[in-house]
Amino acid sequence: MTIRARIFRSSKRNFDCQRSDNKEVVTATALATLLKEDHIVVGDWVELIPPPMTGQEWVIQKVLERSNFIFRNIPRVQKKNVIAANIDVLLIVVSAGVPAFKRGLVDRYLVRSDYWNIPAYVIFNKMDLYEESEFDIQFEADRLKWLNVECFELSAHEGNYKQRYLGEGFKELSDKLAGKTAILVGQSGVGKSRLITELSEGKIQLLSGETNRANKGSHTTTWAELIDGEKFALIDSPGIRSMSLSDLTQEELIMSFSDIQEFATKCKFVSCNHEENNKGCFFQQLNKEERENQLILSRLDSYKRVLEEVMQIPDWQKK
Ligand SMILES: Nc1nc2c(ncn2[C@@H]2O[C@H](COP(=O)(O)OP(=O)(O)OP(=O)(O)O)[C@@H](O)[C@H]2O)c(=O)[nH]1
Ligand SMILES: [Mg+2]
Ligand SMILES: [Zn+2]
Repeated sequence: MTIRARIFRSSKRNFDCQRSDNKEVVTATALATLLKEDHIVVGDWVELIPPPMTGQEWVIQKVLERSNFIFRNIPRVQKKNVIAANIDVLLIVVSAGVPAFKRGLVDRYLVRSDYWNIPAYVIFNKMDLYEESEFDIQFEADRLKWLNVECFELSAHEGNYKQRYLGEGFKELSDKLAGKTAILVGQSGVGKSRLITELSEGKIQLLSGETNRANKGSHTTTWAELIDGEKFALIDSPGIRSMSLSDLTQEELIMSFSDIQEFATKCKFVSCNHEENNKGCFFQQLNKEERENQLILSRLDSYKRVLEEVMQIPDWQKK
């Protein structure tokens, strides 16, 4: 008889799994054939063989088919590292304080969201520290709405923070996540771990930077870990500085920028790079005073930056 379980934490040899039958977390090892790289990750559903006698080990004998998985591209070695599996929603967390908001990184995550076919929400966290001089949240939110991406305004630090700019905040996010598995991604220090603590309503206390400030060593997350929030499952992931998209082909990239693709068909030049000096290019003749045009041009800018990266490796070398 085997028992179905979900991987909460994985290391080289040992895996913390939560049994589906009684929610108990047990530590298991895995059959050697399953220990190939990236074979068992957080979020995976597995079949466990109970220990034959007390004191012996639980063993993972099978990894069930994944509905999806997310990975990090490591351009230096042209390799992909699988991070987590069976995800319903990607929570792209950005901060209104430190570290500073990076629009380009959000756009990169949106490319991945499209590529993985996993919907994304953008969370504007640390809104208790927001200053309008830093970035224009209304512009960013309009831009995201235009891309059909929902966004939320909150503070993982002030539980009773009231939204000032966006319609949706902490409660709406919490409701939207019901019954789902979500992974929190973003730069280091944006408050992913803190937000998980908040969303679990204090049932789970993850260490975030602050908790440990007194005893030095920062509490940055180093491993992806699934947290059972009862109402929803949340995966905490280590912060990143940048995200490589160099594994995408040019065609895949343009598919993830369908907004730009659509406008590009309006450009009368056949192979236009939409650069500033192209007189008559659709993008270059837009009136930059208009908000919607600023939005389009900001997307074009993101697209061009990623395209440059994608073109560094010839398409035929990919896959
Ligand atoms: N003022 C304020 N501080 C926050 C908020 N959210 C998180 N913080 C603080 O920001 C710091 C970093 O938070 P973490 O939750 O550790 O950030 P993280 O995204 O998990 O970082 P990594 O694990 O390194 O990726 C901590 O000191 C938190 O207490 C917020 O909404 N407002
Ligand atoms: Mg963390
Ligand atoms: Zn053009």
